[in-house]
Amino acid sequence: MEQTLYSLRMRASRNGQHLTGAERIVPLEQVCEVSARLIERAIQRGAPDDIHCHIESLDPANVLLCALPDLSTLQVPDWQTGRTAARQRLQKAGVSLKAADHAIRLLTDGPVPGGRVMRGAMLIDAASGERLETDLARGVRVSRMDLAPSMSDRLMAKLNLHGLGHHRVREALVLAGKVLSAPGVLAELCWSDDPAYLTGYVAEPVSGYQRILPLKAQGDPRGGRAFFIDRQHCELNRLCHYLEKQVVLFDAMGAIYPPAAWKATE
Ligand code: WAQ
Ligand code: MG
Repeated sequence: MEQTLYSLRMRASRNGQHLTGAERIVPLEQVCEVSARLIERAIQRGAPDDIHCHIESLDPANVLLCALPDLSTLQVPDWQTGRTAARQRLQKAGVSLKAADHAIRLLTDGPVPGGRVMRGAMLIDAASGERLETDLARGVRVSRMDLAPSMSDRLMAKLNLHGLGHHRVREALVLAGKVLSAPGVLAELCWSDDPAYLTGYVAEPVSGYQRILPLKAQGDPRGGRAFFIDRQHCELNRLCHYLEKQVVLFDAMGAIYPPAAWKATE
Protein backbone atom coordinates (compact mmCIF):
# COMPACT_ATOMS: atom_id res chain seq x y z
CA MET A 1 0.00 0.00 0.00
CA GLU A 2 1.92 3.03 -1.29
CA GLN A 3 -0.58 5.87 -1.13
CA THR A 4 -0.98 7.80 2.14
CA LEU A 5 -4.44 7.26 3.53
CA TYR A 6 -6.42 9.18 6.12
CA SER A 7 -8.68 7.86 8.83
CA LEU A 8 -11.84 10.01 9.28
CA ARG A 9 -13.84 9.43 12.42
CA MET A 10 -17.03 11.25 13.32
CA ARG A 11 -19.10 11.07 16.48
CA ALA A 12 -22.02 13.21 17.56
CA SER A 13 -23.88 13.60 20.83
CA ARG A 14 -26.73 15.53 22.40
CA ASN A 15 -27.02 16.30 26.10
CA GLY A 16 -24.00 14.11 26.70
CA GLN A 17 -25.69 11.08 25.05
CA HIS A 18 -24.08 9.40 22.03
CA LEU A 19 -26.21 9.93 18.91
CA THR A 20 -24.26 8.53 16.02
CA GLY A 21 -20.77 7.76 14.78
CA ALA A 22 -19.19 6.70 11.51
CA GLU A 23 -15.79 6.38 9.98
CA ARG A 24 -14.00 5.94 6.68
CA ILE A 25 -10.47 5.53 5.34
CA VAL A 26 -9.79 7.55 2.19
CA PRO A 27 -6.97 9.15 0.15
CA LEU A 28 -6.24 12.85 0.68
CA GLU A 29 -8.27 14.01 -2.33
CA GLN A 30 -11.45 12.57 -0.79
CA VAL A 31 -10.96 13.85 2.75
CA CYS A 32 -13.05 17.05 2.33
CA GLU A 33 -15.96 15.46 0.51
CA VAL A 34 -16.23 12.39 2.72
CA SER A 35 -15.89 14.28 6.02
CA ALA A 36 -18.64 16.67 4.86
CA ARG A 37 -20.87 13.64 4.22
CA LEU A 38 -20.18 12.24 7.69
CA ILE A 39 -21.02 15.58 9.31
CA GLU A 40 -24.19 15.83 7.23
CA ARG A 41 -25.21 12.42 8.55
CA ALA A 42 -24.71 13.58 12.13
CA ILE A 43 -26.88 16.64 11.50
CA GLN A 44 -29.63 14.63 9.81
CA ARG A 45 -29.71 12.38 12.84
CA GLY A 46 -31.26 15.30 14.72
CA ALA A 47 -29.69 18.46 16.17
CA PRO A 48 -26.50 17.22 17.82
CA ASP A 49 -24.96 19.75 20.20
CA ASP A 50 -21.50 18.27 19.82
CA ILE A 51 -19.90 16.84 16.65
CA HIS A 52 -16.33 15.58 16.61
CA CYS A 53 -14.60 14.87 13.32
CA HIS A 54 -11.06 13.56 13.65
CA ILE A 55 -8.77 13.17 10.65
CA GLU A 56 -5.35 11.53 10.83
CA SER A 57 -2.90 10.12 8.34
CA LEU A 58 -2.12 6.41 8.48
CA ASP A 59 1.25 4.77 8.10
CA PRO A 60 0.98 2.65 4.90
CA ALA A 61 3.25 0.04 6.50
CA ASN A 62 0.60 -0.70 9.14
CA VAL A 63 -2.29 -1.45 6.81
CA LEU A 64 -3.59 -5.02 6.83
CA LEU A 65 -5.49 -6.21 3.74
CA CYS A 66 -8.34 -8.71 4.22
CA ALA A 67 -11.23 -10.23 2.27
CA LEU A 68 -14.83 -9.52 3.22
CA PRO A 69 -16.93 -12.44 4.52
CA ASP A 70 -19.68 -14.02 2.40
CA LEU A 71 -23.09 -12.38 2.82
CA SER A 72 -26.41 -14.20 3.16
CA THR A 73 -29.90 -13.14 4.21
CA LEU A 74 -32.20 -15.38 6.27
CA GLN A 75 -35.87 -14.46 6.25
CA VAL A 76 -37.95 -15.43 9.27
CA PRO A 77 -41.66 -14.89 10.02
CA ASP A 78 -41.12 -12.76 13.14
CA TRP A 79 -38.35 -11.44 15.41
CA GLN A 80 -38.84 -14.24 17.94
CA THR A 81 -38.00 -16.79 15.24
CA GLY A 82 -35.12 -14.49 14.25
CA ARG A 83 -33.68 -14.85 17.73
CA THR A 84 -34.03 -18.65 17.48
CA ALA A 85 -32.15 -18.57 14.17
CA ALA A 86 -29.44 -16.37 15.71
CA ARG A 87 -29.08 -18.72 18.68
CA GLN A 88 -28.71 -21.70 16.34
CA ARG A 89 -26.13 -19.94 14.15
CA LEU A 90 -24.10 -18.92 17.18
CA GLN A 91 -24.09 -22.49 18.53
CA LYS A 92 -22.86 -23.74 15.16
CA ALA A 93 -19.93 -21.35 15.54
CA GLY A 94 -18.94 -22.87 18.88
CA VAL A 95 -20.78 -20.48 21.22
CA SER A 96 -22.50 -22.21 24.16
CA LEU A 97 -26.28 -21.91 24.46
CA LYS A 98 -25.75 -20.23 27.81
CA ALA A 99 -23.49 -17.55 26.30
CA ALA A 100 -25.82 -16.98 23.33
CA ASP A 101 -28.85 -16.65 25.62
CA HIS A 102 -27.03 -14.27 27.95
CA ALA A 103 -25.96 -11.99 25.09
CA ILE A 104 -29.46 -11.97 23.58
CA ARG A 105 -30.96 -11.11 26.97
CA LEU A 106 -28.46 -8.28 27.52
CA LEU A 107 -29.09 -6.79 24.08
CA THR A 108 -32.85 -7.15 24.61
CA ASP A 109 -32.82 -5.40 27.99
CA GLY A 110 -30.15 -2.78 27.12
CA PRO A 111 -26.61 -3.76 28.19
CA VAL A 112 -25.78 -0.59 30.16
CA PRO A 113 -27.00 -0.27 33.73
CA GLY A 114 -30.24 1.73 33.38
CA GLY A 115 -31.07 0.00 30.07
CA ARG A 116 -29.29 2.46 27.73
CA VAL A 117 -27.40 1.37 24.60
CA MET A 118 -23.61 1.21 24.51
CA ARG A 119 -21.32 3.07 22.11
CA GLY A 120 -19.25 -0.05 21.61
CA ALA A 121 -19.61 -3.81 21.81
CA MET A 122 -19.79 -6.32 24.65
CA LEU A 123 -17.14 -9.04 24.85
CA ILE A 124 -18.75 -12.30 25.93
CA ASP A 125 -16.91 -15.46 26.99
CA ALA A 126 -18.18 -17.96 24.38
CA ALA A 127 -18.22 -20.78 26.95
CA SER A 128 -19.41 -19.24 30.24
CA GLY A 129 -21.35 -16.24 28.89
CA GLU A 130 -19.48 -13.94 31.27
CA ARG A 131 -18.90 -10.32 30.18
CA LEU A 132 -15.24 -9.50 29.69
CA GLU A 133 -15.03 -5.85 28.63
CA THR A 134 -13.51 -3.53 31.22
CA ASP A 135 -15.85 -0.58 30.62
CA LEU A 136 -19.42 -1.91 30.77
CA ALA A 137 -20.98 1.39 29.67
CA ARG A 138 -18.74 2.09 26.68
CA GLY A 139 -17.79 -1.38 25.47
CA VAL A 140 -15.14 -1.93 22.82
CA ARG A 141 -15.30 0.33 19.78
CA VAL A 142 -14.11 -1.23 16.51
CA SER A 143 -12.29 1.36 14.46
CA ARG A 144 -9.94 2.03 11.55
CA MET A 145 -11.46 -0.22 8.88
CA ASP A 146 -12.99 0.38 5.45
CA LEU A 147 -13.17 -0.91 1.90
CA ALA A 148 -9.84 -0.37 0.13
CA PRO A 149 -10.12 2.87 -1.90
CA SER A 150 -9.00 1.11 -5.09
CA MET A 151 -11.85 -1.42 -4.78
CA SER A 152 -14.51 0.63 -3.06
CA ASP A 153 -16.53 1.55 -6.17
CA ARG A 154 -16.47 -2.00 -7.52
CA LEU A 155 -17.47 -3.54 -4.20
CA MET A 156 -20.25 -0.99 -3.70
CA ALA A 157 -21.56 -1.66 -7.24
CA LYS A 158 -21.79 -5.35 -6.38
CA LEU A 159 -23.67 -4.63 -3.14
CA ASN A 160 -25.94 -2.23 -5.05
CA LEU A 161 -26.83 -4.95 -7.55
CA HIS A 162 -28.33 -6.89 -4.65
CA GLY A 163 -30.12 -3.86 -3.20
CA LEU A 164 -27.58 -3.71 -0.37
CA GLY A 165 -25.83 -0.46 -1.24
CA HIS A 166 -27.01 1.46 1.84
CA HIS A 167 -24.21 2.79 4.04
CA ARG A 168 -25.65 0.85 6.98
CA VAL A 169 -25.01 -2.51 5.26
CA ARG A 170 -21.57 -1.45 4.02
CA GLU A 171 -20.49 -0.34 7.48
CA ALA A 172 -21.86 -3.39 9.29
CA LEU A 173 -20.27 -5.77 6.76
CA VAL A 174 -16.91 -4.04 7.08
CA LEU A 175 -17.11 -4.00 10.88
CA ALA A 176 -18.06 -7.69 11.00
CA GLY A 177 -15.21 -8.46 8.59
CA LYS A 178 -12.71 -6.83 10.92
CA VAL A 179 -14.17 -8.58 13.97
CA LEU A 180 -13.93 -11.98 12.25
CA SER A 181 -10.30 -11.28 11.34
CA ALA A 182 -9.43 -10.64 15.00
CA PRO A 183 -7.53 -13.24 17.05
CA GLY A 184 -9.79 -15.23 19.40
CA VAL A 185 -13.23 -14.08 18.16
CA LEU A 186 -15.63 -16.96 17.37
CA ALA A 187 -18.68 -14.97 16.29
CA GLU A 188 -20.57 -11.68 16.45
CA LEU A 189 -24.23 -10.91 17.13
CA CYS A 190 -25.72 -7.50 16.26
CA TRP A 191 -28.91 -5.60 15.85
CA SER A 192 -29.34 -1.86 15.46
CA ASP A 193 -30.49 0.65 18.06
CA ASP A 194 -32.52 2.37 15.32
CA PRO A 195 -36.19 1.70 16.24
CA ALA A 196 -37.13 1.29 12.55
CA TYR A 197 -34.24 -0.95 11.45
CA LEU A 198 -35.13 -4.57 12.13
CA THR A 199 -32.43 -6.52 10.27
CA GLY A 200 -29.60 -7.84 12.42
CA TYR A 201 -26.92 -10.44 11.84
CA VAL A 202 -24.74 -13.22 13.13
CA ALA A 203 -21.22 -13.29 11.69
CA GLU A 204 -18.88 -16.26 11.99
CA PRO A 205 -15.92 -17.44 9.89
CA VAL A 206 -17.53 -20.37 8.06
CA SER A 207 -20.85 -18.93 6.81
CA GLY A 208 -19.78 -15.29 7.05
CA TYR A 209 -22.13 -12.35 7.50
CA GLN A 210 -25.62 -13.79 7.95
CA ARG A 211 -28.32 -11.15 7.95
CA ILE A 212 -31.48 -12.12 9.84
CA LEU A 213 -34.70 -10.33 8.97
CA PRO A 214 -36.28 -9.42 11.35
CA LEU A 215 -34.17 -9.79 14.48
CA LYS A 216 -36.05 -7.26 16.57
CA ALA A 217 -39.51 -5.76 17.04
CA GLN A 218 -40.62 -2.61 15.19
CA GLY A 219 -40.17 0.48 17.38
CA ASP A 220 -37.63 -1.04 19.79
CA PRO A 221 -34.84 1.51 20.46
CA ARG A 222 -32.48 -1.03 22.01
CA GLY A 223 -29.67 -2.69 20.11
CA GLY A 224 -26.01 -3.45 20.28
CA ARG A 225 -23.22 -5.84 19.51
CA ALA A 226 -21.72 -8.86 21.23
CA PHE A 227 -18.39 -10.44 20.27
CA PHE A 228 -17.98 -14.03 21.46
CA ILE A 229 -14.48 -14.79 22.67
CA ASP A 230 -12.56 -18.06 22.83
CA ARG A 231 -10.58 -17.38 26.00
CA GLN A 232 -8.19 -20.29 25.40
CA HIS A 233 -6.90 -18.54 22.30
CA CYS A 234 -7.24 -14.92 23.21
CA GLU A 235 -5.31 -12.32 25.10
CA LEU A 236 -7.87 -9.63 25.86
CA ASN A 237 -5.54 -6.61 25.73
CA ARG A 238 -4.20 -7.73 22.38
CA LEU A 239 -7.69 -8.30 21.04
CA CYS A 240 -8.93 -4.85 22.13
CA HIS A 241 -5.86 -3.21 20.66
CA TYR A 242 -6.47 -5.00 17.36
CA LEU A 243 -10.16 -4.05 17.27
CA GLU A 244 -9.55 -0.40 18.13
CA LYS A 245 -6.23 0.38 16.45
CA GLN A 246 -5.23 -2.05 13.70
CA VAL A 247 -5.91 -0.54 10.27
CA VAL A 248 -7.78 -3.07 8.10
CA LEU A 249 -8.79 -2.53 4.49
CA PHE A 250 -10.92 -4.95 2.50
CA ASP A 251 -9.71 -5.44 -1.04
CA ALA A 252 -11.77 -8.53 -1.94
CA MET A 253 -15.43 -9.37 -1.73
CA GLY A 254 -17.04 -12.63 -0.59
CA ALA A 255 -20.06 -14.24 -2.25
CA ILE A 256 -23.47 -12.57 -1.98
CA TYR A 257 -26.35 -15.04 -1.74
CA PRO A 258 -29.99 -14.23 -2.51
CA PRO A 259 -32.41 -14.05 0.46
CA ALA A 260 -33.70 -17.44 1.64
CA ALA A 261 -36.21 -18.60 4.23
CA TRP A 262 -34.54 -19.94 7.40
CA LYS A 263 -35.31 -23.55 8.28
CA ALA A 264 -35.04 -24.77 11.86
CA THR A 265 -33.43 -28.03 10.69
CA GLU A 266 -30.47 -26.42 8.89
N1 WAQ B 1 -17.73 -0.80 17.42
C1 WAQ B 1 -18.39 -1.54 18.34
N2 WAQ B 1 -19.72 -1.46 18.52
C2 WAQ B 1 -20.41 -0.59 17.79
C3 WAQ B 1 -19.79 0.22 16.80
C4 WAQ B 1 -18.37 0.09 16.64
N3 WAQ B 1 -17.70 0.81 15.75
N4 WAQ B 1 -20.74 0.97 16.20
C5 WAQ B 1 -21.91 0.65 16.80
N5 WAQ B 1 -21.70 -0.29 17.76
C6 WAQ B 1 -22.72 -0.91 18.62
C7 WAQ B 1 -23.40 0.11 19.53
O1 WAQ B 1 -23.70 -0.55 20.74
C8 WAQ B 1 -24.67 0.43 18.79
O2 WAQ B 1 -25.71 0.76 19.69
C9 WAQ B 1 -24.97 -0.91 18.12
O3 WAQ B 1 -23.71 -1.47 17.81
C10 WAQ B 1 -25.81 -0.81 16.89
O4 WAQ B 1 -25.21 0.14 15.99
O5 WAQ B 1 -28.91 -4.77 6.80
O6 WAQ B 1 -27.05 -0.27 12.07
O7 WAQ B 1 -25.07 1.51 13.95
O8 WAQ B 1 -27.03 -5.89 6.73
O9 WAQ B 1 -27.36 0.98 14.99
C11 WAQ B 1 -26.95 -4.42 10.94
C12 WAQ B 1 -27.63 -4.95 9.70
C13 WAQ B 1 -27.21 -2.97 11.22
C14 WAQ B 1 -27.25 -4.24 8.46
C15 WAQ B 1 -26.44 -2.57 12.43
O10 WAQ B 1 -25.97 -0.85 13.96
C16 WAQ B 1 -27.75 -5.02 7.24
C17 WAQ B 1 -26.53 -1.12 12.77
P1 WAQ B 1 -25.96 0.55 14.68
MG1 MG C 1 -26.87 3.54 15.12
